[in-house]
Amino acid sequence: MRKKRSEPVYRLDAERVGKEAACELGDVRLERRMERIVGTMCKRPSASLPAMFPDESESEAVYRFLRNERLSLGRVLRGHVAHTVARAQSLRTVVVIHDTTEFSFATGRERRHGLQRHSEARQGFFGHVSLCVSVDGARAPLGCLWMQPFVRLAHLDHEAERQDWQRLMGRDFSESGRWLKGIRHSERLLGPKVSAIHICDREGDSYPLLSKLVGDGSRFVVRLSHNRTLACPSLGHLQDFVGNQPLLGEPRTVELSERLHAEKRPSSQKSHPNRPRRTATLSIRRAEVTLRRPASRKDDERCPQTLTLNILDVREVNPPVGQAPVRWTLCTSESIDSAEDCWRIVDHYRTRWLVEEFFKALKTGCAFESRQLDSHKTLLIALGLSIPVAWTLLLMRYLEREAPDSPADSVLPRDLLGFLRRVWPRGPAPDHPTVRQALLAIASLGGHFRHNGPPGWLVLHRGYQTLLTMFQGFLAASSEGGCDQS
Ligand SMILES: [Mn+2]
Repeated sequence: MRKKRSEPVYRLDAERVGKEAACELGDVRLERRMERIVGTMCKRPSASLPAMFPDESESEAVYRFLRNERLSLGRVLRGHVAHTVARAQSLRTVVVIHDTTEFSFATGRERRHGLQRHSEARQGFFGHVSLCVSVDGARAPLGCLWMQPFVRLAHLDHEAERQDWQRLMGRDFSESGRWLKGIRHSERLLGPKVSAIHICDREGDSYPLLSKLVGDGSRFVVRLSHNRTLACPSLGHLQDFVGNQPLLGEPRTVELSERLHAEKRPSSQKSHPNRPRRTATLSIRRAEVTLRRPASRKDDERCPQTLTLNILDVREVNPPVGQAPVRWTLCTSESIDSAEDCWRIVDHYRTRWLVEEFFKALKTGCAFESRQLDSHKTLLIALGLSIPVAWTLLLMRYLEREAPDSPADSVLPRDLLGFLRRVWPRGPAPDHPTVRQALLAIASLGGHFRHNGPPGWLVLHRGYQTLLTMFQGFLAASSEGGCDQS
């Protein structure tokens, strides 16, 4: 991915996150409560709820909020989603990454209500997310458009739990239908002025899904997992046919993101092995192909008999010893006429690292899987509160990695940056710090040592927390003493 400068889509402003997230609840008292909760979570996202809210009456109010029968995940997310849509609408084109993760909680002494059995010791549910990312210039996370929680009803123990989830998921919900549902829902939210390119990994490879996307004129990049049959039998199968095409131009070097703790998702772990961050040299082949409807769908009237798609075959040249080489077969609605077009599609697909980071930000950064809440209902409200917080963690990580040379005052509130320059660790602060300089300074407030390499987002966030606490103390002291804050 080439690094381009662009206007920032958002500032790292903890105060604003709570305000934005709470703004659409439709009840002033609940909105005020939610703003406080999210604002507090932003400052200490991985702390336990009792540590975050040590005041007894306040912590009771938080638990009342989590147990409020009038609230739902969808309602709690409304404000964040509305602001995500507004950010997307300020751009012409966005990428929407769709992916599923498993949320898993320790069963402990007592089974928690409404969670499906993952194993003897773990219970949980799945979450299917649609994450919106900019493509004009930078590729910055804009926020979450949709989070569909789901379970496999057969893995629930009680009829009452099954009925609860059936209501929650909707009668028409099917696990395989979640991809299309997320895509349709995102398109409805974004409206006609935003052009969305939908990204799915191999789990999204399904003939009915692809034919619906093509039929409706949706834009997409989906990684294929099946070596599908071509309509013309003499051409053989898809992967052999595309693999026999000539290379397109010179290979290019790209940065591959790290992939750790392979996710326990509906698919097997084998398809997502761990991978350290590394550079890879990729080559591309391209072809337009016409697929034949799979034999298993031969009586399915909803599926067209043939389907024409653009295909890219992306392969790693000379992978390091012991590492699985990259090989992606991508199918797309986008033009593959020029090499530039093709590399742009590869870059769209590579934005998928953001959704993996988003899941990590939720699970580790916001400690969502450690929340000691007793039912799926309270956990889902807690998930809705954690999503805007996880998004700010993701944004910080993104800025450090992808927009290091932008001026820091484009992402940090001015007064906060002014204060950071006063407490700048190791020597005098630069007059106009870049994003990387500012984030490194913040990371060292969080205990990061430069010789340990680039800061991870936990240390970054610990530093950000420290900075906010120091800044609040400074503001309080200045207002008491009446001294100049500038
Ligand atoms: Mn996936």
